[in-house]
Amino acid sequence: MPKPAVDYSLYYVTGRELLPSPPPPSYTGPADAYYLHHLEEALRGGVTVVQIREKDVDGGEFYEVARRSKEVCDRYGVPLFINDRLDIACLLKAHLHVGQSDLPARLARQLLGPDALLGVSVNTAEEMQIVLDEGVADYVGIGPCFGTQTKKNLNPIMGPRGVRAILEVLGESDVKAVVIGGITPSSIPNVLAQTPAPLPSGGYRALDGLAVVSTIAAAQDPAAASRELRRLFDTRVIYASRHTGVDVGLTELQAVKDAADMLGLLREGGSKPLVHHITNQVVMNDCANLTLAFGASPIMSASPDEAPHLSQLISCLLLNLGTITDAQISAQKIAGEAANRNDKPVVFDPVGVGATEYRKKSASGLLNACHVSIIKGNAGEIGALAGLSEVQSRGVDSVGKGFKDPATVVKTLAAREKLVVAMSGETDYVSDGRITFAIENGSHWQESITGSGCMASSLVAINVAAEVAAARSDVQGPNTFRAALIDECFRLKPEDIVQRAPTSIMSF
Ligand code: 3NM
Ligand code: MG
Repeated sequence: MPKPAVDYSLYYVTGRELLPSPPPPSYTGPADAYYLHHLEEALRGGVTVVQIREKDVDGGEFYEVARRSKEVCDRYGVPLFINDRLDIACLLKAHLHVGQSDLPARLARQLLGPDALLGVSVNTAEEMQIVLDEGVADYVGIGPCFGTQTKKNLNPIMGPRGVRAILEVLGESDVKAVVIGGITPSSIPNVLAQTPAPLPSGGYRALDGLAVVSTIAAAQDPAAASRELRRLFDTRVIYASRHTGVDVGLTELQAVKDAADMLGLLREGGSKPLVHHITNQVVMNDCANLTLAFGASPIMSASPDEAPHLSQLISCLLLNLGTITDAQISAQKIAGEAANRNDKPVVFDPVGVGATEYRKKSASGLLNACHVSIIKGNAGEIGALAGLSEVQSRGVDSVGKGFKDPATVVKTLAAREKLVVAMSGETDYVSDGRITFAIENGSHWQESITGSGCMASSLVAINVAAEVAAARSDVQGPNTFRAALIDECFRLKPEDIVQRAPTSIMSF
């Protein structure tokens, strides 16, 4: 008998101890039937797989709970897994899930027979490889993605990027994958955006579903909770690119034209979009002035307390790793999560990320907490994020001439992180993971003032303005250049971009 095709979209792991207690007033049945009622509501809301997980009960009670749960699941045509207890799974002709410290999957499979489904928890790439080598599992539960109160003796938290590293090992295998640990409506958009792993074939290996305990078990209205989880999963876009232009077919000339159009809109005034910066103390003033000069409105708040409210008002969030502290990183995470929730694009400038372990850890924590739309950095910073040592950073500057093949570096990083990467330097490289181009506007003066990288929020526009500024006869040195740059950003017209930028574009 072939195995049933299972839809893993919403995998509910039960937790009877988490149910609302007492049951809400809307429930009028007997107290001891509340668990089954709650389960049935979750199924009505769209749960596609159930696992019975009972950590503190004896075999007799576990069997009884599982037997009655299975009757409900059978009515909804939803497969039922038993956590750990092979005997109960066999007796009920149910499926089995084992953790790494339970019976080894290959032994469990011997008694379970070939027809039942078998799932295994994995926390590392090595464990994933063993599951593939053994070839007895139908799916893996990858976790914990985030911290959770629900499970004791939790393995190390891996974050969405750790989940992605495991999916990379899973590759094109038929084994399915769900993610578990701290999966909630607020964490899901980021998880779905970051986890798909690029395959050598050019596609992506994505998750087959989301596994939750408390988001459903603790819900007063489990049907509504499940419906919301299903909505978030079912409407996911793999290689999410709403803010990157991929969906509309970005081309290099189009990108320049878009920059010019955007400047045109800003120049027409009126809207003055708010750009929220959480940035370093060195460049804060210049960045605020530059934002104004382009026709937008800067807000330079680093307060974690107002970030969620601000995120409803802003058009864009910029996070900069310079002069970083624990307090600043935690404000950036809160602001980033809120921006994701409110669908506002996030730009990340990983200043000096290659220079110290502290900055590496901070950048990685930030990227695990929110999905950014654009990463802008110099060669040293982009190299550090890409995991390359070809270009070193010293402090916040990159050292040496750059990469042998910069276009491939930015393209690979963009495809892996599923965002736009802009690498600044003598030549700037921009890629969304599919289309990559290089552009050579700019002036040597930009290297002589601090913060020119941090100010390059819009590479094309600022580099064109820098060319105009550098050509002015009153520019004698870094200080006059800095003033002229802000002036020329203020005076820059869309036509200037259209005239100057396309002549220096190279595509790859
Ligand atoms: N297994 P919640 S984490 C049951 O990492 C379980 O294998 C995990 O609970 C693992 O959805 C976890 O409430 C608990 O965060 C998940
Ligand atoms: Mg277990």
